[in-house]
Amino acid sequence: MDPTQAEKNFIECILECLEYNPQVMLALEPINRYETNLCNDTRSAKAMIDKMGKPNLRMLVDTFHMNIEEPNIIESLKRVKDCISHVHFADSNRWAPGCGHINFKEILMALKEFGYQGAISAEILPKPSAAECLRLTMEHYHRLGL
Ligand SMILES: [Mn+2]
Repeated sequence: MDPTQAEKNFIECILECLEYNPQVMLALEPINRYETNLCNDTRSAKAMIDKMGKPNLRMLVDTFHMNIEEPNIIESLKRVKDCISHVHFADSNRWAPGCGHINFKEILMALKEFGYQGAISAEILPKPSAAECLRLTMEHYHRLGL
């Protein structure tokens, strides 16, 4: 689909949802370029959020996508800090935190520094098994002081 038309359709649909119940908050998640061609990074997602101008539209940031798209994850987090409503932790390979090369300690320090109070959830591949990646995630979270 033509990107301009896709954006127009997207805005129309999301605005309808946002206005249907302003008490319900939606979170726009920037997804890397290999999975979609709309809002691939925090800069374009922020522009989209600003364009729609609704207080019940915020941003969900995902470290896996940020690792692919953001020149500097920490600087990007700081730039959109007032928009963030949820955080997905996944390592560079979409495995459990600690199984790739993302520095979660510095990400967590940045989130704490600007007073992020929302949830941090793990969105990871269940490899080698769901139970094992849960164990690895919790072990890493505990090492981070979560
Ligand atoms: Mn995600």
